[in-house]
Amino acid sequence: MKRILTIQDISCVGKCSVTAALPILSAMGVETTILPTALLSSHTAFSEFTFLDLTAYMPSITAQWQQQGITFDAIYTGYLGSVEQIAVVEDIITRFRTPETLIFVDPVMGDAGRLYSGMSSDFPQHMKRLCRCADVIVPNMTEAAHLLEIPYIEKDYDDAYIRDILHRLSAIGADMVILTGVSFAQSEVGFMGFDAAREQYFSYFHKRFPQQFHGTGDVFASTCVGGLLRGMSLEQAARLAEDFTLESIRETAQAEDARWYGVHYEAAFPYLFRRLFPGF
Ligand code: PXL
Repeated sequence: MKRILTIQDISCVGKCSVTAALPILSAMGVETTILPTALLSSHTAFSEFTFLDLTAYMPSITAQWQQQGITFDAIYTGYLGSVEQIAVVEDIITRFRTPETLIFVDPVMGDAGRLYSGMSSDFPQHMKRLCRCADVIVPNMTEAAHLLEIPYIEKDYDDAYIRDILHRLSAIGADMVILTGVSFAQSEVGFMGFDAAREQYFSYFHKRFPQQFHGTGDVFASTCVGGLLRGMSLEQAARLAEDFTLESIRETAQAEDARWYGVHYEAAFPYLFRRLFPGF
């Protein structure tokens, strides 16, 4: 069984980060080790939340793992709580990386053109440094704009513009890039990808869902890295991730208690299993 280390926060309420990554990766048959970066009462889209920074504990936890000889097939980073924490995560990657380790960085920073609440304006430049040591990065359009220090454009861009962004994102350091939330027409949204080693671009679009839900980026990233660890190509893994995220959104929209702070991925697991396990 493949083993992954995921480094992101625990938000007690609001399904995102670890509370999305752990169940999804486990369901995909990937043994998942967590390294919590912070403990929040809820994610930061709530009007108020508590925030316990765990940066100081992270080095002693990982030192213990090293002493026990624990290794990982992949390291997947998500929401990080501070600039200082990014340096700690870089150090962890350096210490645990082998030539075979897949480094998957979701540069979680913002959405709809804005950085998430509490993120400092210099955060993107530090996140860019972390992206340098990744094999795969999966920014959304907002995060891509911040990483490249270009204006965020909401619409009316074309295929050539996105290809250029993908190219510039991969020039930061990662061979494989998936850019999410790409939309060439109001009714459609999806992702475009670039595999630099093969010089291949690919894309996948579907009908836009009228509602927006929180935590979908984490569902997408977790499923995508899970697919890669199951031996899928980047394009296959990203398509599966997009489909599973959409299915989770559909389940949420249909639920009587549809919540805005996380999608009901639990109800979409049978769909994921049908895609992953023939005969399920
Ligand atoms: O889903 C991204 C995310 C993860 N973790 C925390 C967040 C957010 C987005 O707002 O606040 C704590």
